[in-house]
Amino acid sequence: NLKPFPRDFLWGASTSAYQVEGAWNEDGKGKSVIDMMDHPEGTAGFTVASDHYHHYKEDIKLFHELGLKAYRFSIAWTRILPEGSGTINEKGLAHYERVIDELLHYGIEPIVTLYHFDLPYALEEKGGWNNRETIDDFANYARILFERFGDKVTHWLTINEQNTLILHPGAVGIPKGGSSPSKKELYTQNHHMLVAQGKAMSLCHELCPHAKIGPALNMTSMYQATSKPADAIAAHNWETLRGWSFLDLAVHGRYNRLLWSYLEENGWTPVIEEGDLLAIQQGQPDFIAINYYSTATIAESRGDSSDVSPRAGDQQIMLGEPGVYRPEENPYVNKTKYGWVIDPVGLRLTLRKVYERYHLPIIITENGIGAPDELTEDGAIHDEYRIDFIQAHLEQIQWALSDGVEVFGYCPWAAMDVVSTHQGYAKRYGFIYVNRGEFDLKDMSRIKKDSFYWYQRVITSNGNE
Ligand code: BGP
Repeated sequence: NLKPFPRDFLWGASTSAYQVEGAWNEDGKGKSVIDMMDHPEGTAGFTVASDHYHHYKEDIKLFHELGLKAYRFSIAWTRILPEGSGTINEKGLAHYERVIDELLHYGIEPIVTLYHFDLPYALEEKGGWNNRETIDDFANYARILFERFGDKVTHWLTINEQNTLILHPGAVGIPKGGSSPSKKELYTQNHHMLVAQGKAMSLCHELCPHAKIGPALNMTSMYQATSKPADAIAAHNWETLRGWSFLDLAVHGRYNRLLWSYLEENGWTPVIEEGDLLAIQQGQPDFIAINYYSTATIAESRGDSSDVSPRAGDQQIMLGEPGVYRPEENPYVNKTKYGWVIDPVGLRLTLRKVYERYHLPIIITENGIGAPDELTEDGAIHDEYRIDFIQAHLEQIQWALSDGVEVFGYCPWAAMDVVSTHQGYAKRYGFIYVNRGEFDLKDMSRIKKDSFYWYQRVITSNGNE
């Protein structure tokens, strides 16, 4: 029997600062690595985005009309500390204070990500996450936010998709002229981020005793391509290296054996200084946030470059690693227009696995379908594919709840249209349409999509729509 959603289930929706705010150089904001990135040709950049920075009141009013109980967004580090450390920009803090107050005014719970891909460029110039000093810079930044907003924000997320940052560094954040970091550097960055995250979680508990904090990784399940034992091992290895090893560190503060031997065999082990593991262990998450989009199907590596191919429709993310795994097609699932596998059952499976491994409450902080939504002549957006996608995933969340998994919230991507990481405005995710083109800003008006009215009914009926 399907269990109903808990009464206090956090029905939400998500965005991130650089993808929605615009105002990239206003009110004292410093430059982030994103501001310094090269954009794929023909796609909108992030300078104006959805101009949420200026439209936040109107947008939050719409979120209220949608019925959101929670809004997950990120704070731009560079608005608070333009140079990443040092002088605080009061205008930046004041902006987020207004946003948080506006949300609270409507009874919408703010779920705040400390850092969503937009590392301050000033820190990047000093080595970014390769530089150990970034650990304390992050902790200092987190402290500023906890001290200022600690009595208003009850759910914090540390680092968005640390595994994407490490496994696909080209996906976000390599500034113009920069080169792709080596694996050795990436696993050093990973280690530093974990120590930084541990310190931020401890600080949160010390400074905001009523708040909860957790990591937000991109989690999924790997299917083996055939019943060949070598495919099963490859799928298990890749699921561990891609997901579990990050969460095992965040939750238990230890490098799992598979990750450590993988690093040792390749000569990629990071330098672990005294106190690092303690800092990671002391920062205990209160819950786990997961971003879930699709599953992958994995076969044994052929040991050469034929293992590597770009994720469908997205040249920035290469999948496959010689000696580790090779991606295969899954004939049993459909795909989005952008080639992403649609697999709601995979969400149930992933929720079960995460819960069984850590026994911590789970919130889904991203899940959604990117599509080139069309504004019709009568001013509507008929995005029935989005309704179908989310409905199917909600049903699987209900199955996971019935399996006994503690899921306490769902924040699909995205509350409103945002700039996609690589496909600009051609690929939209929101419940609210933002009337702008790739380069033609039009009137930036907000238009409710069909999925808006549908999600509104879902929330009012607590998932019984
Ligand atoms: C996640 C990121 C988001 C968002 C989403 C959709 O990995 O956390 O920032 O962009 O993916 O991806 P895309 O915009 O590439 O379609």
